[in-house]
Amino acid sequence: MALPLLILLMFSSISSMIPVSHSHRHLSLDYYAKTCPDFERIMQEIITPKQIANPTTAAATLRVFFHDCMVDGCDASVLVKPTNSNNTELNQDINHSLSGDAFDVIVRAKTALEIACPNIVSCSDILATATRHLIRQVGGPYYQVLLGRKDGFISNSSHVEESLTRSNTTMDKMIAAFTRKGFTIREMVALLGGGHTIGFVHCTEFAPRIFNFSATSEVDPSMNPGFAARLRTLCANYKTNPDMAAFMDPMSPGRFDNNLYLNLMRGLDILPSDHLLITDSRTKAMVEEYARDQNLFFADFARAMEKVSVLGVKTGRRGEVRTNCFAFNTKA
Ligand code: HEM
Ligand SMILES: *[C@@H]1O[C@H](CO)[C@@H](O)[C@H](O)[C@H]1NC(C)=O
Ligand SMILES: *[C@@H]1O[C@H](CO)[C@@H](O)[C@H](O)[C@H]1NC(C)=O
Ligand SMILES: *[C@@H]1O[C@H](CO)[C@@H](O)[C@H](O)[C@H]1NC(C)=O
Ligand SMILES: *[C@@H]1O[C@H](CO)[C@@H](O)[C@H](O)[C@H]1NC(C)=O
Ligand SMILES: CC(=O)N[C@H]1CO[C@H](CO)[C@@H](O)[C@@H]1O
Repeated sequence: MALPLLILLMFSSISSMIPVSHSHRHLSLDYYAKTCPDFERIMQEIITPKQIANPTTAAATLRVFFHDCMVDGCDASVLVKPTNSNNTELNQDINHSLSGDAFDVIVRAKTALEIACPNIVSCSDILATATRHLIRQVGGPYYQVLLGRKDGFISNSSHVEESLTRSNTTMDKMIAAFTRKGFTIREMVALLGGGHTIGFVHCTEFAPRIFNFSATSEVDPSMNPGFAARLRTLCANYKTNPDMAAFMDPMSPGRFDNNLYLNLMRGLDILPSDHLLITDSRTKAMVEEYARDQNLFFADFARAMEKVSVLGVKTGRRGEVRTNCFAFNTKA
C-alpha cells in the first residue's frame, strides 16, 4: 500500500457504565482473564512502541475502527482483504486512505497473542482494544471496552456506502447515518470532535473550499485567509499528486484534544462535513459548549465510544476467532 506523501503543514502564524442490551450481553470486561491472562499486557507492549515509532498509528487505527463498527458492526469485517471472488469492504473507494499503520499494529498484536494464547483472541477485540489504548496514548480519555467479540463472516463492499457518509454530505444525511446506528446528534458531534482532532486529510476532500469556491470568492470566506492560502500552496498539485494531505487539526495535529471545536470557531477547520457543525443550528451550540469545556467533551466522547465499541457485535456461533485478521478462516 502506498504511503501518503505526508507534507506537514506548519501553521506558525497562529501560533461507565455501559447499558447492557441483547446484542452484547455475552461480552465482559474480563473475558480473557482465564484464557489469555496477559492479553492487556501484550497489547500494551505492542501498541505503545508502535505509536512512538509511527505517530500516524493512532489516527489510522481510530478511523479503521469507526469504519468497522459502522458497517455491519465491530466484527473486523473492514480488515478482510478482497479476493477474486469476494468484494469486501476494503474494495470501496471511501477506504482509499485507511492507513497501513492500523493494519500493521493489528498484525503485530495478533502475532504476539497467537504465540501466547493461540486461537483465543478475536481480531475485533484487538482492534477495539488497540483503539482505546491509542486514544489514551495521544492524550484522549480512557473508556471501558467490553470484550468477547467474534470476527464476522461477512464483508461486503456494497454495505459501505449506505453506512458511511462522505465529506461532501449534508447535515441531514450525517444525522440520519448516525441516528440509524442509535446515536444522538450530541453523540455525533462528540465523536466527530474526537475523530478529527488527530490525523490527516487528503486535499481532494477539501479542495472545493480552497479552489474556485464560488463566482465571487476563490476560497471559502469563512476560512481564516492565511490558513486558506497555506492550504492552497500545499494542495497546488493535488490533481496530479492525489497523496497530498494536510493535518486534520493544524493547531495540535498529534494530540487528542477539543481543538476541532475551537478550529471551527476560528475558521481553521478543514473538512466540509465538519464545517456544517458550526453552520447548522442543530449543532452550533454543542460546538461552542465543547470548545469551552474539554472535560465535558472528553466525558461525552468516552461514553459515545463505548457505544461505538459494541455496535452490532457477534458472539458465540455468529462469528469466529480469525487466525489471520485479513481473511476468513477457511472451512475446507
Ligand atoms: C460524518 C461522519 C464522518 C465523515 C464524513 C468523515 C470523513 C473523513 C474524511 C474525509 C477523512 C480524511 C480521509 C483522508 O483524506 O485520508 C477522515 C479522516 C479521519 N476520520 Fe473521519 N469522518 C467522519 C466521522 C468520523 C468519526 C466518528 C471518527 C472517529 C470517532 C473519525 C475518525 C477519523 C480519523 C481518526 C481520521 C484520520 C485518519 C488518518 O489520519 O489516517 N471520523 N474522516
Ligand atoms: C467470501 O465471503 C463469504 C461471506 O461473505 C465467505 O463465507 C467466504 O468464505 C468468502 N470467500 C473467500 C474466498 O474469502
Ligand atoms: C452484498 O450486499 C448486497 C446488498 O445488500 C447484496 O445484494 C449482495 O448479494 C451481497 N453480496 C454477497 C456476496 O453477499
Ligand atoms: C461527493 O463525492 C463523491 C466522490 O468522493 C462523488 O461521487 C459524489 O458525487 C459527491 N457528491 C456530491 C453531492 O457532490
Ligand atoms: C477554476 O476554474 C477555472 C475556470 O472555470 C478553471 O480554468 C481552473 O482550472 C479552475 N481551477 C481549479 C484549481 O480547479
Ligand atoms: C486499504 C485498502 O485496501 N484500500 C482499498 C480501498 O479501495 C480501493 C478501490 O476502490 C483499493 O484500490 C484500495 O486498495
